[in-house]
Amino acid sequence: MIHLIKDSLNASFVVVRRVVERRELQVMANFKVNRVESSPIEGQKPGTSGLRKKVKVFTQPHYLHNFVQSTFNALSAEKVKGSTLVVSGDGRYYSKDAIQIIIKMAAANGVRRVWVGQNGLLSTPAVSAVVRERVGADGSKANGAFILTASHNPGGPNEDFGIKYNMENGGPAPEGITDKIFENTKIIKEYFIAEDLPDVDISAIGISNFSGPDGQFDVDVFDSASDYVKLMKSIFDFQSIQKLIASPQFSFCYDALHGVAGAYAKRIFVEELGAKESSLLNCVPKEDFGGGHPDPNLTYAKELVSRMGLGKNPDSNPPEFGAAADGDADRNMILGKRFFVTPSDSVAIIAANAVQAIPYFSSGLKGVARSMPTSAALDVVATSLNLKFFEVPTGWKFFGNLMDAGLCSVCGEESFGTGSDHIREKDGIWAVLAWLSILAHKNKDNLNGGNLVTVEDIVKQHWATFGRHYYTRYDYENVDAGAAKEVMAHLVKLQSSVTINTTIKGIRSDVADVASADEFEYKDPVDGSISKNQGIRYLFEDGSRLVFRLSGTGSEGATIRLYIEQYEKDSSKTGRDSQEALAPLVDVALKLSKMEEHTGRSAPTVIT
Ligand code: VG1
Ligand code: CO
Repeated sequence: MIHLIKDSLNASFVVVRRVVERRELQVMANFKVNRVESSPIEGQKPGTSGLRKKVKVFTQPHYLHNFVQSTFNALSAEKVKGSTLVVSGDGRYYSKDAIQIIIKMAAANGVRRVWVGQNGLLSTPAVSAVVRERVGADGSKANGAFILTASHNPGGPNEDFGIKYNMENGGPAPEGITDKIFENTKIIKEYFIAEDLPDVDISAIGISNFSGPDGQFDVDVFDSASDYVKLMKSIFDFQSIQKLIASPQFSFCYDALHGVAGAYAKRIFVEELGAKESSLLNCVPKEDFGGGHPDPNLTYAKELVSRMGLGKNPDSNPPEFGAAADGDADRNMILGKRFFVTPSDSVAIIAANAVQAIPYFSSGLKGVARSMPTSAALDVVATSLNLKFFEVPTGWKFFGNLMDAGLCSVCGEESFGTGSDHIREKDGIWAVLAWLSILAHKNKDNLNGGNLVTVEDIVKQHWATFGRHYYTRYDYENVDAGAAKEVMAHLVKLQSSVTINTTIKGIRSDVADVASADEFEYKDPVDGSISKNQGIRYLFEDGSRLVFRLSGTGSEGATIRLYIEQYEKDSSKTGRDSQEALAPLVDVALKLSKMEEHTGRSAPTVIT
């Protein structure tokens, strides 16, 4: 009852605030459309998740313009004219300028209205939610979105900017579209822009109204969090999470790494769920992420890692639960007290507990999916619960088709990405709420003085039931592009060699035989499209795997990722240190690939 009263108070407060803040419509003079001659600029091929480059590259004359026009052209003029377009992002350096440019280009290309989150802020999952759920004051719905982010890459004048296009379903454009965009960037001759359209004040909520050759054009600046908060409240049982957070046995901590998650964390964790303000770290979004690397892993989320009692300077009295997000808030890292949850385990544990702990899934899961390099922990849950299961290439766009076809409810990637079919992006805050729901569910009877079932207990219980997939990822960031190609070419050649097992046994005699090795290729079960060269896999007879692939999100040089996994079914052996358990396979991977010889690197940049 208390919660209900609090909710309605909050709601009326919000409404009043909106009415006060909403500006009167401004009817502006006509704007004209300028046609600007341009020519192709090299290297505008979207990667795993859009186009990511240094700010210095993006701010070259015509660079952003060419990409935006190439996207409009790929969508076709009929689809663009009269459409509603969302434009926002993680607030990184250059976003505000980019938003004004895109607004002017949208107007010139006949877009009917542009929706912008206040101050240009919308997390990647919130963009997906807005595209799918938001209804404009005139009943309009969004047709697509430009998301301005380079995700976990640093921001600032010397760092990265990025842009990607999402479709009407709220998910990243499929390869068919991104390929078309790239082809268009190679032949572009002109773009269209309404140069005399004044800059729109994106700091104030309200609708600005203009008119141009195609008729009326509106820019609607709206609250960045409310659609997303509403969606979260429809998925999770907020009251049971409130009880957990209010319990003296529980303690909580969230680090937004100065990314856009901060714009949601206060609203959800503090205002809705009652967490203390002091449980939020780095929750003020900054253009340069405070100079840090907004990547929620054990290397870059240093402050949270210490706070949780891990790393080099562990706090002595860590909270029970900690989590972090990346720049655009689609990633999550989950930590317990002095305990790290691997993302591959996290998605498996969420899938195993979803039906009991999360109201949205109470009628069952439609299926589950993971990206190829993600560990097979989810596979074991799928088999045991008799769920449909899919293995897709790296990148969230591949999950979208499965979800649209009703084949998948929960999915995840080893790279700190977890999500469900409530939207078509991975969702950092959703994952935290999922974990809080599981904790609330497991502790529903012991919050009045019993022993708390901790994050560590939940993970260890999961291993005891399903076995454990020891897992680690080595990243070699910013290596010479030629050297990276050499490593891959060498591994492809080796992969087909008949003497591969002799070679491996020569390195370590204590690993299993390789049963097969290949380059991963995916045929989409929904549209039949084929994606080739998605990473090199060595599959061992005991279920162990070595996977090598090149990153598609870096902005400079090349990043080689090496994924190492070993399955242990025997519950008496699931408690080992993972680096120690994986040492023989690591040894094989490094020597087999001749990593140091090719790249000159004796150690990876990041180990997860
Ligand atoms: C990385 C991850 C991948 C993730 C992608 C986008 O890609 O490995 O799993 O989907 O980033 O995430 P790559 O190609 O660098 O390995 V995000 O949060 O950067 O949009
Ligand atoms: Co991200």
